[in-house]
Amino acid sequence: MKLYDYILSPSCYKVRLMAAILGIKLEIRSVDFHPGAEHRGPELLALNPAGSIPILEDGDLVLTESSAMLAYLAASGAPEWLGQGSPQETARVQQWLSFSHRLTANLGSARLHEMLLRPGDIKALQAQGIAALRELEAGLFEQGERGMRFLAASRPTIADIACFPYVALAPDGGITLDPYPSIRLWMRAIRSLPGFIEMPGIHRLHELKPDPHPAGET
Ligand SMILES: N[C@@H](CCC(=O)N[C@@H](CS)C(=O)NCC(=O)O)C(=O)O
Repeated sequence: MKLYDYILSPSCYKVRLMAAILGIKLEIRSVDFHPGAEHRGPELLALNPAGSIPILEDGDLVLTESSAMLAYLAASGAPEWLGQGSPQETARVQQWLSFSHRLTANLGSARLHEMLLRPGDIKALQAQGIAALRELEAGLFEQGERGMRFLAASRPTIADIACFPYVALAPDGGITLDPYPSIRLWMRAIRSLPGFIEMPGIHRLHELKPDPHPAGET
């Protein structure tokens, strides 16, 4: 499977993260997103006329939506990540996958504005981002009341992977995560999943181990 990828793209990171957790090897084709705007050049527009990345190619299958890529990886390697344990779970996964695209539009655009000086009404984008974070906080709090740590179930699904990167990088767009305790707990749970990988700005949950050679001892 070949991923057209940009290291600083949260949408590309979703796919890298899902593949790493599932142990699926990806062939990475780096795209010069900035400053080269290679995703809007003829080679990539022929693959994705929408002019966005990620793009995932597997044989004659070409996917241009990250949610579809997450579903494809899960269906190929670990169908339990699709979250189809009950009708409620299936519905919640779909609900949060749709929600994740709103995060791209508000938190993602705020980040592009702040990092790449993209035009846009930053105050409006931040207000929309904060409204979405409040919705997510409430959803996670309700899940906690049901005894579930993740968005759709007691175990993680593709919905968690779809929502996590733009939320974790919200501070890049000038939006603090301090007011959202349920979101912060959820992010810790994701960052401690086996197979978790980092991207610039999103770190692994480091295990604090005692120093094997305390100062003064030999
Ligand atoms: N629908 C796409 C959207 C992904 C997206 O917004 N990608 C950004 C990079 S993170 C992009 O390519 N934007 C085009 C641009 O800003 O020129 C998905 O979720 O896969």
